[in-house]
Amino acid sequence: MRLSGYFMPTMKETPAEAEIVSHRLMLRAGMIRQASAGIYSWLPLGLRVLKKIEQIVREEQDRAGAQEVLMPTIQSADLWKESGRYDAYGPEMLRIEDRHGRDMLYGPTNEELITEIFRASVKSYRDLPRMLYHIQWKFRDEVRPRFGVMRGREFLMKDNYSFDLDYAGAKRSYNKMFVAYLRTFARLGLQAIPMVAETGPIGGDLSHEFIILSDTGESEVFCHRDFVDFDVLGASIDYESDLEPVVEAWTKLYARTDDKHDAAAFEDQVPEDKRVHRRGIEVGHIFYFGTKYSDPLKALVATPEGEPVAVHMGSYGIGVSRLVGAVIEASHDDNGIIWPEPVAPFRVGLINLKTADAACTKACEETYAKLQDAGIEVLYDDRDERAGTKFNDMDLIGLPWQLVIGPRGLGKGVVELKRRAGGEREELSLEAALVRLTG
Ligand code: 5CA
Repeated sequence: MRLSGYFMPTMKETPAEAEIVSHRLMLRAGMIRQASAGIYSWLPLGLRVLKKIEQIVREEQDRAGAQEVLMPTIQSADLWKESGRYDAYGPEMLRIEDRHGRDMLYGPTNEELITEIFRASVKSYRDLPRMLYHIQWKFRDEVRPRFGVMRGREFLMKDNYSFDLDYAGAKRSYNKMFVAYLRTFARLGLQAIPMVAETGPIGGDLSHEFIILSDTGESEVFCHRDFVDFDVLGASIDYESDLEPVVEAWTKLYARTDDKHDAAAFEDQVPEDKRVHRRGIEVGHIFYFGTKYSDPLKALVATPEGEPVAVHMGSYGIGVSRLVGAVIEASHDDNGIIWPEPVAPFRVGLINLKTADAACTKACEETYAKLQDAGIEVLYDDRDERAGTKFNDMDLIGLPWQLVIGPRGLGKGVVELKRRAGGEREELSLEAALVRLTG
C-alpha cells in the first residue's frame, strides 16, 4: 500500500476527549472515528487490525472444534419473552419496534437465538456435543460508554455456545474453550489471566473472566504473581484429550475479580510478596449455566434411554473490538503504538527519505515490489514530506519493522532497518535487509 493514496488521517494533537492511551493513539493514528457516543467507524488501518484479531480468534475456535455461524444483529423480542430475559435485561437493551408494531431488539448477546436454532433441529444425544460460534456486532446501551473501543455501545464480539447432554459433557466443552482462550490471547501477544468471576445477566454458577493486567483497566483484580510468567503456547494441545489437568493448573492459584474477592482466602493462599492487587481489562468471559435457557425454551434431547432432557449449555465471549485497545494498552511507548507481529496492520513500513531523488525512488520502488512479491504486507511512505514527519508517523502507527532508504545511505551502499519494539537500528545492504524481512 502506498501511503500517498492511503486513507490514514493521522493527527498531531492529542484529542482532548480521550482519557486513556489506547483511545488517544487509535484516534491519532487514524484507526477509528467516533460516529456517536460509544459507536465508531473503523478506518482502513484500524480495520486491518480488527480483521487480524478476528482471524486469530476464529482459527483458535475452529481448532477447538467449534463451528462458525452468523446470526443477525436484529432479533425478535419473542424469544427473549420466552426466556424471561426481555424484562430482566433492563435499559442496556436497545428496543426497537418495526412498522408492524412488533417488538424487536438489537442483540446484546445471543443465548436465546442460538438455543432456538439448536432446538429446531437437534433432538437426540447422538447429535451432541455441539459448539457454534459467531463473530458479530453487539449493542449494549452502556450508561457510560468510555475509553474508545474498550467500552463501546456497539462492539464486535465472538460468542460461542456449547450444547451437551449433562454436566460432565458441558465441563469438557468449558475446558476446551478455557484452553482455546489461553492460546488465543497468547497468540495476540497478551498474557491473559483466568479469574473467577461474577456471572451477571448471562447467569450460571461457573464462570471465568480473562483479564489483562493494566492500570487503565476497568476491573479491580486480585491474583497470584506466578500467573504473569505462565507459558501457554509451549505445549501442544489435543482438544480431544482430558483437559481437566490443564484447567486445574491454571485455576489452582488465587485469581479473582473484586466481586468474587475474599480477602481472608487471598491472604491465606498467597504469600505476601506474591500478592497482586491491580486493575485489569476483561478481554474474555466464559460461562456454564446448565439449563437456564434450555428449560424455558424447551431445548430438549432424548437420552440413550429415550428420556427427554434439557441440554446443558455454556457461552463463551471474546471482546474482539475491545482487544484492539487492549493490545495497544499492553504495547506502546511515548511515540506511539508497538504492534505485536501477529496483529500488525502491515509488517513493514518502507520510508523513502527523498522522493525527488531518482535513484532513491528507484531503489524504493524495487524494494516495494520485491517485498510485495514475497507476500510481505508493506506500507510504503512515498509521500513528498519531511523525513521527520515520516519517522513520527511511522512510529505512531507502530509497524514492527521500518526500512529506511535515503540518498546518503545508498551512496554508501546501505539502508537502515529499525525494529519498532526496542528501537534497535542497523545499517546493512539492501539485499541483506530484504533477506532479513523475507527470510
Ligand atoms: N454471551 C456471553 C458470552 S458469549 C456474553 O455476552 N459475555 S460478556 O457479557 O461477558 O461479553 C463478552 C465479552 O465482550 C467481554 O468479556 C468483553 O471483552 C466484551 N464486551 C462486553 N461489553 C463490551 C463493551 N461495552 N464494549 C466492548 N467490549 C465489550
